Amino acid sequence: MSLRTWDIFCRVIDNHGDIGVCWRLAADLASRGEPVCLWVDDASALAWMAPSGAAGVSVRAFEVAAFEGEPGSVVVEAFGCDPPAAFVQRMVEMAAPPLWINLEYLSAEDFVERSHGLASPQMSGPGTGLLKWFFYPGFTPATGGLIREPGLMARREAFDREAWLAALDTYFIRRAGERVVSLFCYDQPALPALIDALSDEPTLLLATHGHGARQAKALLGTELGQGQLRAVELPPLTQIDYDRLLWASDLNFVRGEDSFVRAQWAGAPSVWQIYPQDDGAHLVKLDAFMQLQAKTSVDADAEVATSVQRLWHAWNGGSPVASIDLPTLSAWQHWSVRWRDTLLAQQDLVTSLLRFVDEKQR
Ligand code: TRH
Repeated sequence: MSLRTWDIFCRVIDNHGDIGVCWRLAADLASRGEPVCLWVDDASALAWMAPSGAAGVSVRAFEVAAFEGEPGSVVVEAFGCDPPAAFVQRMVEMAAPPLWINLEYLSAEDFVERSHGLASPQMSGPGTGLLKWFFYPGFTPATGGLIREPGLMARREAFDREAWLAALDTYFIRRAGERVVSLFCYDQPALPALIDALSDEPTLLLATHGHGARQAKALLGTELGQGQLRAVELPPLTQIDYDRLLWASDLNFVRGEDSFVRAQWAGAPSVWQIYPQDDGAHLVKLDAFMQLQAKTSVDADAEVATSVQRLWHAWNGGSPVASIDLPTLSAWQHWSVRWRDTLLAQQDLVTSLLRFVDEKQR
């Protein structure tokens, strides 16, 4: 057990990504002997995401930090969420103030490598005099990396998909030759075209609770089927089971930030619906990722990369499309594994974070 303690601050803006990322970070740190207090303004999603909690992680209400709580050795604010002023004031008053880190959003854009690890001296406000350090997750060794818990790949390797699907429900047992597709998305005008494309071959579509299932049901009716496709509405899964869903599927539709990363660890073909921003900034981010991925690809992947990029653009276009061409799954699968191998060669986020903290607190 480390002598260090951590405070992680999280505000849930919308959806599940803020708490999803913070929970994974907290649980990963705690599993490495680093006790964490997770301060969150809306912990309701943890009831289904992590119902058993995690040893070494205590969850407290964000606002309470204004009145109570001795700051630990490291304070992480997720996505610039600003801990309560009185808590920051207590940080300033400590003989040895904690290391203050802002964990940023994930992006493959060039600025990430330039900005990762920079300090921002606090010139005004409750933290005046302190430094706030920017920690950027990312896809290259010059960034903070991606959350990848120790043993994740071994667990993925040992996973038995047929047994897991059957344990969810006997209806989920894969029929001969059926491909499994998971769907986690926002409002998605291209979904009718996807369903048409999927229904040409035997397909089990596992639609996640919320937007995915709602739209699938509206399109497929009470039978939840079309052509050779049958669909199932999933209950909200724990984060651990959501990973297993990605491992069990031949193709994953993911969104936001955390599920996007987890799909890459699954090493299966995936389609990303990026979190939409009003000013279209998300499309720049989408292209930055696709360009980075294409840069690290070998010649053999060129054809599949082009068709995957076309599909990702259609999926993120924000309007209905006449048809969707699905790239050949086997070639896409090989490419996904090669991309995962590239990412596996870099340090995971918690290892990088621990090294960063050690260096700054030396
Ligand atoms: O929910 P999201 O759309 O979150 C988004 C993004 O993080 C976005 O960048 C951010 O700006 C916005 O929130 C505020 O998608 P994301 O990031 O994949 O988070 C979903 C989390 O929910 C992830 O940790 C996986 C988890 N999950 C489960 O645990 N069980 C489930 O059944 C499902 C569908 C998801």
